[in-house]
Amino acid sequence: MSGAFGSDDTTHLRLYDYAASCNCYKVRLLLAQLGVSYERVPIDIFNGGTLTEDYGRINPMRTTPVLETADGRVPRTFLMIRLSSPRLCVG
Ligand SMILES: N[C@@H](CCC(=O)N[C@@H](CS)C(=O)NCC(=O)O)C(=O)O
Repeated sequence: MSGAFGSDDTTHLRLYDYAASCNCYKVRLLLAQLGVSYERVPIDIFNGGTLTEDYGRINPMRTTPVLETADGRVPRTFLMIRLSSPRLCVG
């Protein structure tokens, strides 16, 4: 996968993820379709997982999912999908 998420470096992909979240599921589907491997970091949104100081530094909006790439962190599901395939997305 070359160029996805704005970088040729796909060796550093980390998904901050809550298993039951539909938004997180969309991103897991996306990554599976792209065939890339990634590190999954479970965040329990109903047990204070987004409320820690550490998570606030990762995503000040305190939502999941967050995709960490070599270029930085993407905190919005639609941006992850758009960045993954700019040629398929318009607008
Ligand atoms: N616009 C964000 C929304 C993300 C979002 O709302 N995530 C929910 C889970 S699906 C969340 O983290 N909620 C945390 C909370 O409500 O404390 C996206 O699409 O990624």
